[in-house]
Amino acid sequence: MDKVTVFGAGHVGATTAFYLAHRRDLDISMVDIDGGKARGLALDIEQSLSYPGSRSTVSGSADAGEVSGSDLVVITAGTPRKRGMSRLDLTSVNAEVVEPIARGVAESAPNAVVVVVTNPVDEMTYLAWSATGFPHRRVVGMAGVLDTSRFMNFLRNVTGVAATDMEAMVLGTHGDDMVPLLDSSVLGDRPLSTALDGADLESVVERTRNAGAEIVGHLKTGSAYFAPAVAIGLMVDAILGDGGDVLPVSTYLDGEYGIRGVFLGVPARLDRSGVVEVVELELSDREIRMLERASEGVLERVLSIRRDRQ
Ligand code: LAC
Repeated sequence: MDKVTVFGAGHVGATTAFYLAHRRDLDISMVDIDGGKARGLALDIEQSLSYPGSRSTVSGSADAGEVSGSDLVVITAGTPRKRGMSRLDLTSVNAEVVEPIARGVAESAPNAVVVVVTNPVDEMTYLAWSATGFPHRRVVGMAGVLDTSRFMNFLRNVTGVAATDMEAMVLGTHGDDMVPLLDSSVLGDRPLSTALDGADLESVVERTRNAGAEIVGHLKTGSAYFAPAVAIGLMVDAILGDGGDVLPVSTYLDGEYGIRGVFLGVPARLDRSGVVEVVELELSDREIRMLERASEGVLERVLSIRRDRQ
């Protein structure tokens, strides 16, 4: 059975462990600085598996060494947003959490693929990659699948078209520079930009961009976890299923889309080795321009994090 370690037994980590344990047969280890919480939630999750018949095992611990032998690692640990905070406000506090975890993964699970979820995700993916010393392909960030899921949901609310009849994607950063593809996405059999009127489309894009903050606004002290867990599950399926699925993920660009040296949300083919290739869609000029702008923002922030942490 494949082994997956989830760092963080908060809402995102625990919901992810629950979803994964039911979805595939896995040895799941949850690690949290609060070992009792990780252990308690692990017991609860494992006890939910008997009737559905999952053969997964779930354990919880405060010991980061539990990651040993993992095929895949999901990093959700860190502080979530509170009302009024942007994801970027979390940079320095979450860098302190993600870097040591990533170093430990490199030591104890040197062959694992790492999925980074902690925000701000594009920047944390870069930090995790640099702390592991892994090849780029083995460290990916989760954002595009979640943002696309939200985008399709809002499109469904406005048009009544089922998500299964859409081909939509959200690229760019998991933040203000999110790039919902309007020219290259298809609703039914029409490009999105002609299927909806301008004002409707604009409001769907705005709502997608603010979807995380909208939820934080209601919850007040935490952020979303059900849709993030399902998005992580899709990435885990793609990686461990080894089928070469293409998903929007934050991955290192080395000249693809004319961008180099940053982790940014683009479509990528995934298998057990991580990212096999970045898939270069034929984007419109305005989509390319938006991606470039997004990459400039991430690059600037990564350089400033690196300066701060030297
Ligand atoms: C959100 C957090 C997970 O978008 O970034 O809900």
